[in-house]
This record gives sequence, structure tokens and C-alpha cells, in this order.
Amino acid sequence: MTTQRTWTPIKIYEDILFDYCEGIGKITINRPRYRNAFTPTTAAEISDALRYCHENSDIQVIVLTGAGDKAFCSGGDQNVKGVGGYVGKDGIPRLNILEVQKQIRSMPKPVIAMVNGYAIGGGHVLHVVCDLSIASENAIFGQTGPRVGSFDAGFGASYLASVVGQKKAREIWFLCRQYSAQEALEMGLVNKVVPLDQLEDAVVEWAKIMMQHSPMAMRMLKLALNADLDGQAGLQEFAGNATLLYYMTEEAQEGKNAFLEKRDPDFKKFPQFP
Ligand code: S0N
Repeated sequence: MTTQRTWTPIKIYEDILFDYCEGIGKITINRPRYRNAFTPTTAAEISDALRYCHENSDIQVIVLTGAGDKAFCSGGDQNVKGVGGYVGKDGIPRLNILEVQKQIRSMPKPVIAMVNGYAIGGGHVLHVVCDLSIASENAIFGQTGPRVGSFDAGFGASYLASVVGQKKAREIWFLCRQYSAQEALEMGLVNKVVPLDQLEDAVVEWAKIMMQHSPMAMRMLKLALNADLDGQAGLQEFAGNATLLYYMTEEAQEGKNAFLEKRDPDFKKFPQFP
């Protein structure tokens, strides 16, 4: 049985729920009628909530999930798929879920996918880009792109391949099969599988362990693991965080202070470690 915990709404949206509890920001795609498929509105709202999580220091771990017990997310809403992308209320086609993927990758805090059912198509990519995936036993995984007229050649292809290996990634995309939670565990696509009624407890347990660790160490590790795969963009993120650390040193302060005090900086007083 799931432990009863009080999730407090952070902000009210149309397509998602955004709640807080004990250091965790939980984003729930709330379109169970469509197996939690996303529209441009859904993606924009997730993006907004992720921005809040990025900025707000009360939130140390982010959980992404879907409403109900059938689906995590079934990808882009096929009802609003038009020419050039998913057409929102403004009539403009967008692929703004790609922005969400990037935000999850560059979030300087762990993001856990709480996969409570189908993770299909663009919904599958969403769990892939999360740092950790914990799935319920009823979860089902797969890509459908080549069958339904789409593909994700970004993280959905290359990062998937680095998670499960090239052969398996090609199988997943080329065959468009569905995989059980157990199969997903065996191929390293998810970290843990638990009964549905224990899913939230399992996720919160791992979140609490991570929250006890050094946030800076966790942040640098996440960005280093990204940088290895993300080329210049990954290095830029990692370098930005190295700069943040540098700005926290007295050595960096000396440079700024010397400029403001109109004197030469004295960097010699700082030790140079081997
Ligand atoms: C998830 C599935 C397997 C669940 O099957 P189940 O349980 O039998 O339920 P259904 O009866 O099929 O569904 C219940 C109701 O929900 C609707 N529905 C389900 N999924 C969607 C969806 N994605 N869009 C709209 N509606 C959906 C059903 O229609 C049904 O409604 P009613 O009751 O009225 O009949 C099964 O539902 C399934 O296979 N769903 C479709 C999965 C899919 O193909 N998703 C889209 C894949 N493509 C993407 O996600 C594109 C990704 C993307 O955005 C992107 C990213 C990067 C670069 C490019 C793109 C790009 O746009 O191409």
C-alpha cells in the first residue's frame, strides 16, 4: 500500500498537475483520457513547471509521471498533429516537447521518471531522458514512430542507444514492438520495477536518498555524464557549472576585487595544488 503523503499544489495548469512534498516537485501529465498524450499546451506547461523546479531551491528532486494507472505518456497527441508539428490553440505547429527534453537533461538536479503504465512514442523518449526510471510492473515501453509517421532522431535515438546499446536501440525503433517492465529492466532501460501500489513509495525512497547527498557533487556528476554524450552543448553546460564553482573561490573574488579597487590582483597568495 502506498504511504499517504500530502502533495501541495504549486501552480494550477490545464494539462498537468504540479505538486510539492518534502523536497520533491512532482509533475503529472493529467490527460488520462488520451493515455496522457501531450499537446503543445501540455509541453509548454511541463516546460514552465521545470523552469520553476530549476529556479526554486526548495525542490531538490523532480518526479515526472502520468495520471491514472494506465499510462505514463503515450507521446504526441495524434488528434492535434498537423503539418509541421503539433498544432496548439494558436494554430501554430510546434515540436516544443524537444524543449522539455533539453530542460530535463540540463536540470542541475535529479529527475526521476515514475513510469506507471504505457511509455510510448514521445512518451517513451521522455522517460529515457530522465536520470532514473522506476517503473510499475504493468508498465509497457516502446517507440511507434515508423509505424505512425514520426521519429525522434535526437535524444530519442542517440541517447536511447547509449542507454541500451546500438543493436537494441535499432530493434526498438525498427520493429516498433512493445516491451514489458521486466524486459525493460533486463536491457537497462529502467532502474527498478515494483508493484504499481508501491511505485510512489519506491520513487520517494530513492529521492530521499539522493537528497541526503551533496547537491553540488550530484549536479557535477549529472552534467559530466551528459557532457560525455552531448558534445559542445554538454561541455558548455558542464563548463558553466565549473565557472559557478570558480566564482565561489577566494581566488576568483581576488580578480574582481582588484579590478573594483583599481589595483593589481595578487593571485600568488592562493595555493596551486599539484
Ligand atoms: C498507448 C497505447 C498503446 C494504449 O493502448 P490502449 O490501452 O489499448 O488504449 P487505446 O484504446 O489505444 O487509447 C485510449 C484512448 O486514448 C487515445 N490515445 C492514446 N494515445 C494517444 C495519442 N498518442 N494521441 C491521441 N490519442 C491517444 C486513443 O485514441 C483512445 O481514444 P478513444 O477512446 O477515443 O478511441 C495506444 O493508445 C497507442 O498506441 N497510442 C498511440 C501511441 C503513439 O503512436 N504515439 C505517438 C508517437 N509519436 C510521437 O510521440 C511523436 C513524438 C514527438 O512529438 C516528436 C519528438 C521529437 C521529434 C519529432 C517528434 C514528432 O512529432 O514526430
